[in-house]
Amino acid sequence: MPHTQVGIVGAGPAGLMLGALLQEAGIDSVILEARSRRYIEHRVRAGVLEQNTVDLIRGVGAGDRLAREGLEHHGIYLRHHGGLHYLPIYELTGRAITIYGQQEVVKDLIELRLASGAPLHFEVADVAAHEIESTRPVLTYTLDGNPVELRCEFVAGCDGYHGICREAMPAGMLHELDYTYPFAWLGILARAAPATEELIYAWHEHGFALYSMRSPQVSRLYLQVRADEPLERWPQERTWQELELRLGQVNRGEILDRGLTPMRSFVATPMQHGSLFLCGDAAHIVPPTGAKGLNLAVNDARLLAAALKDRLLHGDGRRLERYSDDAARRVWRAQDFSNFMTQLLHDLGGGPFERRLQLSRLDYIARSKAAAHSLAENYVGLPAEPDF
Ligand code: RFL
Ligand code: PHB
Repeated sequence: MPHTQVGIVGAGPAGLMLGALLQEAGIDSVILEARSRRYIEHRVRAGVLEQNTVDLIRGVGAGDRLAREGLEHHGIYLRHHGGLHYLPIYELTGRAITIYGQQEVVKDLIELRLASGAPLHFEVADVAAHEIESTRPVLTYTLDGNPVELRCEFVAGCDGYHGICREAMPAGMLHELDYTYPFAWLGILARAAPATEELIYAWHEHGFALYSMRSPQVSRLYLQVRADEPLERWPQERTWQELELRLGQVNRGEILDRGLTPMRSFVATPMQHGSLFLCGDAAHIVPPTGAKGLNLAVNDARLLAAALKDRLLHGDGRRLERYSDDAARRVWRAQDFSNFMTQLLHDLGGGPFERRLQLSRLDYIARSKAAAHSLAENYVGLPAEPDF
């Protein structure tokens, strides 16, 4: 039976980063991905990388294109009633964020992996995890029509919210907490130069809007919409008009991609059982307002790689035992921050009193250095060590 030290399910940011960090430590792994390479390299998702994430990508040797094409940002705008307030994140924290599409991170990490010759299989079907309570767990799957059994020492479930690994934990083991917001984001990617240098997070009577970007030629824009509204209710002209109303001047262009994102908070703990460890969206989801999902996924991979290194190279299992506790601390900080940003800026449906409170909070952030600093240090990402 083929064998590897760590069987990794999923080639999103969590799985690919974990694979890269293990590879660097001389630990072998096999990555199994259900989708095609083309599909995952073109899936439009996150765009804001914390400094911690950028440092990790550079550290594993996948940072060349990021250094050339990533857009370093030193602040964000908060907008309401036509007025823009600039939050100088770099000035407040000494750290920056980088705008670089998630699919670009995925492309760079795939290229690094394939160049190293380490196994990464696409279009793998029927992945299932067995014997996870033993020290010799097995992954079974179908590759090119052939059934495979892969014996592992550890299994990393990096297979996202809809993956199979979380479900492989025994019933009743997991404690799951969630909250679903009664609205969604309509996101578009457009071939248009952004009309702003920094991201704009906008409060508006009609609801939230966000002006983001991918490059000097491509804009990424989001609108708060009703959770039950189909995409057909948002034809191009209505979408652009609403973006202009909520964000002020917007440059229009050909729409390259469009999608609806439900707004959800979810945490499943413990993120480990026996020989199975969960990383990233497989264990937690945050609403995108705080721009934290990808960064959390990569941080889980960092913690798990360090713990596996201790265990596999030095026989020290202490960090592995507390992996879930260490990872969950940052997950809950990000949950709270993402919830704060969501509650600050969206129409939550609570009426005029609630909306007036939001404006007072925005005013407080604009006037108080302490309030601005708190938002800035969470947004840019708290330092990786000591772990929050
Ligand atoms: P992923 O990226 O979902 O990857 C999981 C991978 O596992 C594969 N898979 C399987 N493979 C084998 N067998 C199976 N049975 C499998 N089931 C699934 C999947 O095909 C996939 O390739 O999870 P990962 O690695 O944990 O990464 C998490 C991030 O993708 C996610 O948190 C972010 O995209 C969230 N997010 C944002 N995060 C940020 O940090 N900053 C942002 O600005 C940001 N903006 C966003 C976002 C997510 C959004 N959407 C669409 C949900 C904006 C949006 C609109
Ligand atoms: C994005 O550019 O896709 C983006 C930026 C900031 C967020 C969420 C998404 O909070």
